Amino acid sequence: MVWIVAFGAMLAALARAQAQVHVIEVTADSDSRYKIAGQRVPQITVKAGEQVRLRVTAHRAKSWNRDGSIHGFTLLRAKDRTKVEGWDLLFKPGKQEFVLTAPTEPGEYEVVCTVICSEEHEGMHMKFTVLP
Ligand SMILES: [Cu+2]
Repeated sequence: MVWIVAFGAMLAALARAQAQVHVIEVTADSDSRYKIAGQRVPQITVKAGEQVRLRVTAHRAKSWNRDGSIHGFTLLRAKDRTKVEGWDLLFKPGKQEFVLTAPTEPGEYEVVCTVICSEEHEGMHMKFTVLP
């Protein structure tokens, strides 16, 4: 009986831990834009150091890299445009998922595409905010 209660508590803790993962769904689209459902201007807000599950749907634009990557997703610190370690992603066509850890330093960041995906490539970026 004690074991059953303990097991139940463990399952509940596990469910809570899973629920705490912040899921973000992004489309990297054929018009060289990031899109997030329900947002006119897409932007991402996370809490410092939290676990993030990034679910991506990528659609090919006019051009892509030799390795088959069609868009990039690189996180830069807004103040000095330096890259955040672990957030330098390349997307293949279709759905893919990344498990990431949010930056520990609160502040303003920017996501930029690193694949020259079309003449609209320069406009492929979005704001990324890390809350304390
Ligand atoms: Cu792109």
